Amino acid sequence: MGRRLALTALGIACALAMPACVSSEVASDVALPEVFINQMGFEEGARQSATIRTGARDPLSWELLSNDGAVLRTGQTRVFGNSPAAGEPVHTVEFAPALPVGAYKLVVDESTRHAFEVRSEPYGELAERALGYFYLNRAGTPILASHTPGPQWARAAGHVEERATCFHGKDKMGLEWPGCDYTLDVSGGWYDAGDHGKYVVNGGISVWMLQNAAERMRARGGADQNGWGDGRADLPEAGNGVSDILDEARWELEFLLAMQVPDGTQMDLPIGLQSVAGGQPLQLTSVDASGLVHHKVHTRAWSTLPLLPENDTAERFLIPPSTAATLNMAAAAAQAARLWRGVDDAFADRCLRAARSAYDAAKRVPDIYAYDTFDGGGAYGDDNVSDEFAWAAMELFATTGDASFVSELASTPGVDWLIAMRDGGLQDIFWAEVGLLPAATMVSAGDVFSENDRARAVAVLLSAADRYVADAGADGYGVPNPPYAYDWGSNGGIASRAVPLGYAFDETDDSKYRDGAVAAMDYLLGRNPLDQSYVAGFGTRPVKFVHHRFWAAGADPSLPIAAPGALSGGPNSGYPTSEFELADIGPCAPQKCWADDHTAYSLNEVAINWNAALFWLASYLETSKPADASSPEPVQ
Ligand code: 9MR
Ligand code: 9MR
Repeated sequence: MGRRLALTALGIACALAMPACVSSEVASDVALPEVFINQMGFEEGARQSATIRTGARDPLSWELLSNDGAVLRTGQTRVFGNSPAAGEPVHTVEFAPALPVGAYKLVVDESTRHAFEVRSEPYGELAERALGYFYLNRAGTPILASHTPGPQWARAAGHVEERATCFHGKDKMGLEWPGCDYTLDVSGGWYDAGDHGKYVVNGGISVWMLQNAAERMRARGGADQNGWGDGRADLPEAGNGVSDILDEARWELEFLLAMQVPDGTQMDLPIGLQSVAGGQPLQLTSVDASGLVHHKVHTRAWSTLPLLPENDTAERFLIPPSTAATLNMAAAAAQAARLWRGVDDAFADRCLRAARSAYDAAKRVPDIYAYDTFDGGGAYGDDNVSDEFAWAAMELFATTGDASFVSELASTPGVDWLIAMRDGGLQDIFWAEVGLLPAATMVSAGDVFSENDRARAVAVLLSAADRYVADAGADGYGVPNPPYAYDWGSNGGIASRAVPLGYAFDETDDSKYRDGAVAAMDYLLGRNPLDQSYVAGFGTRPVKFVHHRFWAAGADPSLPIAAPGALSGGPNSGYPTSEFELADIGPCAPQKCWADDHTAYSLNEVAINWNAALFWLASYLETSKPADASSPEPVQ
């Protein structure tokens, strides 16, 4: 980090001293470049824009050179002024009309040079690797070198034939849990992140993201759009006649289904919203827990890093069920049931039965929340599950055609989704906020919904997308994100914003929405004040030393760096957590609260939900075409 800070400081010093300092070879080798562009370059016909770090008050002139030095275009930068999330003044450059396929150099103010490319389909390989992330993080199976991007990412299986019983003994608040008289076979699934916990809440939204990408492709282009029908991905299942996206999602679904509490189980659980803020234990009440879903499975204490999955042999426990986990399983399984219909009817039936029984259980016990009371795993606590109810109900409606799932919900006190839909007051998509997912399902799931309902869902997505477009216009790096929202997993949040943006473009053909999705991708791949590609293996300065127990080169150089396609959690200005973050970064502008350090888990971990959003975004850009290839609308 010391080195990295020094470089940043030099970059700023150069910017202030411009143009004198940047022109020497040494400076351009050592200092961070002052031109920030998606390091993968641009897509032909798409919005193509860059950010220049400079405090110059007047526009700077730029030249665009071909590879052999010929001047192709000249222009003036647009003075943006201070970009709040970066805490620095910038200018922007927009190539309009868009540049054709080729290799270029941008020269700004006769001093700063930046090479980049324009390609016709830049995101295909990225989408493949983003999906490959899930295979590489499968539990319960060996990761075969024949399906990894390099031999260093192959490994032995971890947590094979994983059977777990309920947590028993004392939790962090000293509450004694009795345990249960059953064990479940919870083999398989994906490790959540850098840790080996498996969490149903985060699993549900991740499965939904992958399945929704597949469902949207089916709705728009047939099952085999861009080869995603089957055989495209690097998976043992590729070529089995089933969509690779569905194959991968099923690996997690089988785990989600396995986490369901057996029928006839009475259990002591915390009913109603409680507080453990003062360290006081939860109050438990005996209830019929049949059909609820265990919140997660993990060890009694956090393991240390590095740790290969095969060596992680500490006993793991089923953590008590929660309503949110139950609804996550119901939603993802209901969605799977319609996607697997006609592909594997027995599996579709099994998913639908599980979804219905989980949903019934959630209605019976609608207020069991998860708290941060267990050591050894993330909390994934959410004290408002009205959005999860709406999501599960809508997935069940979409799959069965039975509108009563939603109509009965609208009259349930506390379930505010339909009202929120009217007001457009829905929150951004992340693991605890799923209120926009049912709107996406209504648009992609076919003709179950009336024209009127579908139009309302489109309106909800458009209102979110309009907000994101406005955010992009207010950011000097063009990021579709407000300047204050760089929390834990900010990169996943920015990628998730592509979902409303993508549907908005699908529905309207208005290029500003696709431009917003492109801007999210540009940011993740290097158009940011750290000149950082947050996607491992892609771009000129990709993230390497993520918080991961096997991709732990930062801790042990004999272990691999992050595998290509893995997305770092991203800048976190919210609450630095690890010792590293507190000591080494210090005060920072939101987009700069990040470092490529393996100990910094609140800003440089990887996780299934973030990678699922990256896959959605990359596969969206690949399977949608710019509205007007010849003249993209200039933004800002
Ligand atoms: O490694 C853990 C990481 O996967 C989690 O995201 C993070 C937050 O819950 O916790 C990490 O574990 C740390 C623990 O919380 C505190 N002690 C150090 C642990 C290892 O880095
Ligand atoms: O993504 C989660 C983030 O929104 C929370 O603020 C954070 C702290 O609770 O936990 C994150 O999720 C971590 C989980 O708890 C444990 N596995 C790693 C996840 C990613 O860091």
